[in-house]
Amino acid sequence: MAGRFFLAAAAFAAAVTSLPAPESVEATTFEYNGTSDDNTPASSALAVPVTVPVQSYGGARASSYRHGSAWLPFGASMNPRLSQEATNGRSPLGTFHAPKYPHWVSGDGTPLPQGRPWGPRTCGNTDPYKDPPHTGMTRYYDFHVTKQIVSPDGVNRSAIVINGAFPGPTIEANWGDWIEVVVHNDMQEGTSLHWHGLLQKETPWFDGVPSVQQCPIAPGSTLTYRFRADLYGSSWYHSHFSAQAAGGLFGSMIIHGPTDNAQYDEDLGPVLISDWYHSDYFDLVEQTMAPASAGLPPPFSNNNLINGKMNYPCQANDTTCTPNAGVARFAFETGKKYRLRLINAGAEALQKFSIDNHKMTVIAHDFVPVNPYDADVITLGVGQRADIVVTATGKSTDAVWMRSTISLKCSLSDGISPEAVAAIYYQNANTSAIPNTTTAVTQAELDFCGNDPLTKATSYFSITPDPNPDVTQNLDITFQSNGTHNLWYMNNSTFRGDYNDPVLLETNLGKTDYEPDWNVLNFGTNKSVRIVIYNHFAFGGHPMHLHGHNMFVLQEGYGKWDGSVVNAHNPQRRDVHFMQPAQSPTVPSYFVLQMDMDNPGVWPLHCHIAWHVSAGLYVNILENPKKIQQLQIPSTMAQTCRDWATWTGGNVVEQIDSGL
Ligand SMILES: [Cu+2]
Repeated sequence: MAGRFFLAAAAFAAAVTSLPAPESVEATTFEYNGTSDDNTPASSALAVPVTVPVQSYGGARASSYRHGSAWLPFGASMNPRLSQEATNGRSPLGTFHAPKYPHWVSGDGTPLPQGRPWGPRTCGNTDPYKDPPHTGMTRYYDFHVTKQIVSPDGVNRSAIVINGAFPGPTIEANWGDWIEVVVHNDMQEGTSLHWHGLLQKETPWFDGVPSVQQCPIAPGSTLTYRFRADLYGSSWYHSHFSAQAAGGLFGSMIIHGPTDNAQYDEDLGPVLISDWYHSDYFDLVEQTMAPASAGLPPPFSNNNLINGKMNYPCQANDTTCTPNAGVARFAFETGKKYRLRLINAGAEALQKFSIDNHKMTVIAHDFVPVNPYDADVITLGVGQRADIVVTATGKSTDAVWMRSTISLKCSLSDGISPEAVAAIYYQNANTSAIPNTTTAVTQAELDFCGNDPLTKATSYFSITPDPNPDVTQNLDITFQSNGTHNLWYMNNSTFRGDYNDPVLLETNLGKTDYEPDWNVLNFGTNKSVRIVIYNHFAFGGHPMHLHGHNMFVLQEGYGKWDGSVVNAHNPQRRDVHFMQPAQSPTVPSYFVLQMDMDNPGVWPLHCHIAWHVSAGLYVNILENPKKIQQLQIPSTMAQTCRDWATWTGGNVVEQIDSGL
């Protein structure tokens, strides 16, 4: 929907009604009392799309740069103008020195059962939700979170970094290890880190969402997270405090596990893909949360990065912008098979990833190994991952482009530089030469606002969900006015959290007086829950993320779900599904998820677009509150709240959004 945004329709009736607060937690059945069968939004008033000018590819200075690649000035080589320190601080990602990864972390001196840390478990023989290994090992990390000037694309800006690195350090562990991360908040605002995709079955208080499982970590304070690497594959961690992740506060997470569904020679590690903004995240949240009367568009991304790097077509005489800052570079050897861990770590954009002249084989979606399938382009919504294997079929002197393109049809880019590139050099290539390959990705592929068809990938370990779940709940996503602001609603309630009063800690104390705008859906002791989500918004999709679970994705489509299920005996599982835009204001899109309620806790179900969750597109799934009352929550969680209360006693917290 590039070029469009929504003016505050003063015509929006204040037709927004509140969700009834959930009742007691003594339930054996579903207690949530919101809209159930009706999939029409509360307000029939529709936003009016307004066209705003989007700049042309390359912007005003496009003619000064080589087109269609990396914004290299004419005559320049691929040798970067800026040092890695200047672009990315202490991160080695995107350089030839970036680490490659072994099949597991070794060297602990401990004997490995059957030669592997996870013993005889394979992708094919082990239900990861029931039988994760216990290795007895802990991987320790110490994170200092600060702000620092970096120039990932040559444009100087203050970003949020960890230990001086953007992107933050890569966490590495074996399946079944514990991961312990000491997080020091060295900023002048709260923070918290979420470990995307992990189940947190043993430690539901360490999921890292402020107002939900914890209070924010106060400035000057420290919180030590300790949790099991309970799934394996590729993921990332990121701040869940407002839109700090859009300011750079994220890094990748590699959890080694069995690979019997795929063969490869080398693991090149994370390929983080992120839309990028030249403004501070707080300014972008202010723009998002401005009153409708201000008539501001939502934020448009300014660039697109691979492993935190890209060039930018700088304006003449702009001393804060350096052309040819340097793009990410990878090394291939003819004939070898490489594993790449693609991660959409952005704020808003739907990404379309490809490698010129190379086929890709997808081996995992999120933390779920799949039966391998070939792809020319890979679609990733925010938060989604795809592990791929690429065979180096080129000649020894080849240099090719890797690309990730922001879909302009489905995302908000200012149009200047929506395509990130990285260079892949074969073993005898000249590494200062500019690749001259072209892409085979079609405009139709770029314009499609959805994931691969559900028929395409099946999970390698087959699980059949309960065909008759205890509860089926409808959720309607609408974009409406509350009278002054345009906000996102789920079943007519927009979310806003209370940093001082996390839902999990309240529930643990037996309190159930949740505020209506905490959007708590209490599913009691139900064993399996099906949720049908309808998106009534015709101008954009939503990467919907569920915490604490992999969800079964049963079906997607337009209109009203007819009850059909794709691959009913083994439907797709993952932790983010990109739901498509509505077909029209009167024909919603839908997707159907199902979850096994095997993890007592409070689990966010939300859109992963930073601006959407800031504006309330979020619900809390309350799972087995009785068991939550029995949890022995470590005292550090209460201490974190006391530290936050002390800090906020003397400082004003500018919570201008939902908090998340
Ligand atoms: Cu969204």
